[in-house]
Amino acid sequence: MDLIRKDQVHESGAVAQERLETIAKASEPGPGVSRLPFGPEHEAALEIIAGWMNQADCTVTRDAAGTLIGRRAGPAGAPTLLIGSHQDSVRHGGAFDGIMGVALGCLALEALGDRALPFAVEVLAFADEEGVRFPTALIGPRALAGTLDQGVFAMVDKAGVSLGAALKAFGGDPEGTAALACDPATIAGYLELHIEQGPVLEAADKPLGVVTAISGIERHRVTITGEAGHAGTVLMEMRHDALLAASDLVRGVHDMARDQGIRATVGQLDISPNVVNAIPARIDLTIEIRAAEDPARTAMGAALSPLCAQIAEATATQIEIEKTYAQPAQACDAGLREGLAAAVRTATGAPAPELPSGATHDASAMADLCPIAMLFVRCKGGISHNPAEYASAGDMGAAVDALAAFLSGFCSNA
Ligand code: HGY
Ligand code: MN
Ligand code: MN
Repeated sequence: MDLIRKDQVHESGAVAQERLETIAKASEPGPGVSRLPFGPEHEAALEIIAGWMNQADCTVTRDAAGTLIGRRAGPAGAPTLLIGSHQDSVRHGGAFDGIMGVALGCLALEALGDRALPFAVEVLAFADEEGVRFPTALIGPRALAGTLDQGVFAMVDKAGVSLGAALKAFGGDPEGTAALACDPATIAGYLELHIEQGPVLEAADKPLGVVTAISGIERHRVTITGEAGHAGTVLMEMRHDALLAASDLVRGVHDMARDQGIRATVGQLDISPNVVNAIPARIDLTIEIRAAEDPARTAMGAALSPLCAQIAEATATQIEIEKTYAQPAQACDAGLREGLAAAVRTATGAPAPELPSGATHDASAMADLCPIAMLFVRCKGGISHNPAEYASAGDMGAAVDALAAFLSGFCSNA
């Protein structure tokens, strides 16, 4: 019996496209999607996702960390297979990053119909993976994995609102997150479907790819203090120009990462007083380092302080640097990878390429709880964190088909 009638592949893909277009409107105004955690946009999104979960015959609950959970019960005492991703986006991001994984998870359960699985399944919509609003992220998966540092609830957003206060106002319970830690023996694994956010699958002309490992990441906050001065009167050799120091640091970070074959980005930079006729007195910037191997990442992280000291001396400024975030690289589980690869062959009639993930994901944190695996969906032009981000209905339909094939492989009447 065809697991998924061929028209359903298109149907699932088309439904996914429609659902993602609808939920993309749960956003702050402006280009693309801007849906940060624990605000009205997040609330509106959970309303919509709850509808998807209901249509997949799941009971819907929300946990203390603000994660929306759609559960399809399994036999008494059976473990639970977790499928999920994040509901939040970057500012002016795309309509697929994160949320597509939640939509496709629900559609795969829908496609399975009432076929009995030997385990329970939970589809998870995590609140905050991007870490855009607060200088931390992944509180949902970290709570489930028992690795959440309760200190993060004191961190504040640009408006001075603490993560704890925002979560409470959203109906969550910061203190209650400590009790969310799962017993690993009760979890069969965690699967995340995600847009590739890179060019590899498009270049290979493949709709789906199986992820081998997820890069590690660390972030540093840098404050450069110079001296404001009149742009017309202070001689060049007498300046303490914070922006000059920053420009040396940006170039130094770029060259260090390029030479080591890893990735580093100065993504945020605030300048003060930021006026046309005053020498910049202060720069606040962030440095983010990513690598598939942790030693390469930590070696570059350790090299930043000496680099800052050298630049501070050369530009007569002060530079302070503080590491604010780190998560290790995570390998995907070999057994789950094989299962996904077989399911992709069943669904598409062709093998799926294997590839590492330069982006990090909720799966990065879930790896501390259980075996993880990810299925990538082709990304048009490799463009992501950008309103132009796009995955086709056909490719999303193939992903639903593959996930449903993966699940149905466990059904007794497979
Ligand atoms: O930054 C990342 O890799 C993810 O999109 N948050
Ligand atoms: Mn992202
Ligand atoms: Mn993502």
